[in-house]
Amino acid sequence: MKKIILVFPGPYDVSDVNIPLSILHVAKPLLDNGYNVQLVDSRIEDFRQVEYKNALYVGISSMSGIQVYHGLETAKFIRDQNPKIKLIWGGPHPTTIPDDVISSFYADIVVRGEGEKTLLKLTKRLEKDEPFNDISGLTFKKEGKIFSTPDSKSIDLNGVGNLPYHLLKMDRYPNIIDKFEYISSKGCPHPCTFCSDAANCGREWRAKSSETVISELGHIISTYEPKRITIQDANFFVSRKRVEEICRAVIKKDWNIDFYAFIRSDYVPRYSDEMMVLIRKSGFKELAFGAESGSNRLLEYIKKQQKTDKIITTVKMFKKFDIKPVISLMIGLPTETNKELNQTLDLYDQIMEIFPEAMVNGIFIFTPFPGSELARILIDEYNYRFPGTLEEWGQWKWSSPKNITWVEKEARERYEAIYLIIRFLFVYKLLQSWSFWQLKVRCGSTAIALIALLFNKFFYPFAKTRWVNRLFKYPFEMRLWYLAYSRFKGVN
Ligand code: B12
Ligand code: SF4
Repeated sequence: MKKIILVFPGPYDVSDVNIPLSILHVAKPLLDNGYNVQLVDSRIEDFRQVEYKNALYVGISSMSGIQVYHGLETAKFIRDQNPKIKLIWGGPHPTTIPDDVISSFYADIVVRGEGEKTLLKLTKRLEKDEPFNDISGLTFKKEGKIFSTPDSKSIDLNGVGNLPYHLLKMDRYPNIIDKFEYISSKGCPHPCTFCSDAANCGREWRAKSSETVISELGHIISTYEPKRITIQDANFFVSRKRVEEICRAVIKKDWNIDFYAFIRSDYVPRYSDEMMVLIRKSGFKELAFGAESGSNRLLEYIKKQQKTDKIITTVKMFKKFDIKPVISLMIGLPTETNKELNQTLDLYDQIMEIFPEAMVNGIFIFTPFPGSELARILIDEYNYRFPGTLEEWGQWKWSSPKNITWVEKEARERYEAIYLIIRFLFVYKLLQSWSFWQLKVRCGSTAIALIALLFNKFFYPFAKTRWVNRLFKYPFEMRLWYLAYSRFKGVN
């Protein structure tokens, strides 16, 4: 039987690597149906050393940006070796702009949406060399033309089952003890216009039952003994009932591990004290949410359905119940005025004043995402253009001042400086909050951990002075810091 190879592209040998959930999910039904599946995580192994010769196809998972770049690298390498091997692309990037991806010489089929069922059906056809144009969720080329079948139906998340972690080289993930990843739901019912989640997963929120979640977490905990699990759902807290059930069950199990998930700030003020105690007691020492902006007008403009006073209430409640918030903010939105930009910077200071231990992981530069409502507005009203080819998408950067083309060129440097300073202050604070053991686990060695500490200490006075005095001109040293940081993290 021919081998199926699924690749999670990325820069080789980076230190901070998470488990590639996408290819694990796609691999599961293939494995259950007796296929020979090999997973390649290019961040921890050299994809050039893999034997592709007998592959039925190679599947490439991709988000927009640097992953497209590395996915293309892989695709080119395989095509050069054997042009007959089919290259199948899947993931958020091909799902949102399938036509751009399939137009590339390095893509034969695009699987849109969830890959589990679609890829299994496709595999059965490819194995017998049969046509596949009646399978939903596909975009492909035939005689120079692009064809797309209707969207596939959502899968039943309760039927996913324990993932085949053993297909990964688990011992090569330096930080899984501290950073295991899990998905308990998909989609989000909120209408935020900047977010690409709906284009990828739909507005319908689908979730595993609390029983399934507890059973799957139990499997992970007994097999890999993580100290902390990140629940990577877009919005874990949509169903209060399910959250309560999960928290109660976790407390009963007495697993004594930390959990981390995403919440919305407007949910928190509606929770009772008992609910907050329950959440904290079950291990959510930290929760993340997007505050987005310090301007109520902009919050309304992006349909975030939250107001700044609620953000402040949430921060206060988190302080009261000893839950550390991890907050993200955003600048550079279309129509943003100088006053509104400053309101966002002031919100940062206000948060820190209320809860000095709070983490603002970034004042990010707004990045239009394909498939989002705001991106459509930008294209129609601001003449905004996305990259056209896979090669161009590979160069596209998230939170880059180059994306906000509607902002005056001179002002973009200011946005960049704000982003870099806050990103630095976040990383600095994170390093201070970790034990040396945690740092070592994430860095891979004592030497790298020490270098990371010293390196960040050196830049602290620069960042602090700039922020306090709002000095945003010529952020050369911050660019230097970010260059080193992004190399280390493998992000762009
Ligand atoms: C975990 C995560 C990460 C992880 C790793 C991702 C992973 N796949 O393991 C890390 C930290 C590396 C990461 C980084 C980034 N991320 Co991220 N991330 C997520 C997050 C929170 C969960 C993704 C996940 O694991 N989902 C669960 C799996 C099962 O779903 P999935 O990945 O979509 O895969 C399914 C389908 O897409 C498809 N599929 C996927 N791959 C393949 C391959 C084949 C061959 C087939 C057939 C099908 C298929 O089938 C899968 C199973 O159903 C999502 C938000 C969310 N909650 O969805 C954002 C999200 C995917 N990230 C996003 C972005 C933008 C980024 C960043 C660019 C920005 C940043 N925050 O720094 C970076 C850099 C990424 C890069 N370009 O390298 C966007 C993607 C938008 C886009 N157009 O690409 C999302 C959707 C967040 C958002 N709403 O904006 N991310
Ligand atoms: S930004 Fe968050 S709350 Fe808004 S739609 Fe996206 S996932 Fe949902």
